Amino acid sequence: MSPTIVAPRTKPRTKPRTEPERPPLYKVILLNDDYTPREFVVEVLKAVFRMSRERAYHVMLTAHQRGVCVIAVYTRDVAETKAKEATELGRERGYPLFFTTEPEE
Ligand code: TYC
Repeated sequence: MSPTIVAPRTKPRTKPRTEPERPPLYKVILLNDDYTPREFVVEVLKAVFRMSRERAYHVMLTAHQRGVCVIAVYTRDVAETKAKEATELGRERGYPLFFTTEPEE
């Protein structure tokens, strides 16, 4: 058997170091309305977004006063699931409470 000839390596042995791509992030936004009770909004924020009562109250009041409030930032799937879940809790009780998502710039 003839000896195997191994070609010399022409490329560097290690891959160039590039940071792994981060998934795009989405904001969950709470919209104000005239009908949902403040206390109910606070309870939904605590349950779905794991906020303390103080934080939930502050977020609710910001949406109440300004019309909208950015609640949190997640990957797309998590943001959409949480926004749907929170909106659904209001709908079950007949409230127009609404959460939406948008990509973070
Ligand atoms: N504006 C509502 C009220 O006065 C309370 C409320 C606050 C509703 C924030 C929705 O995102 C909201 N009862």
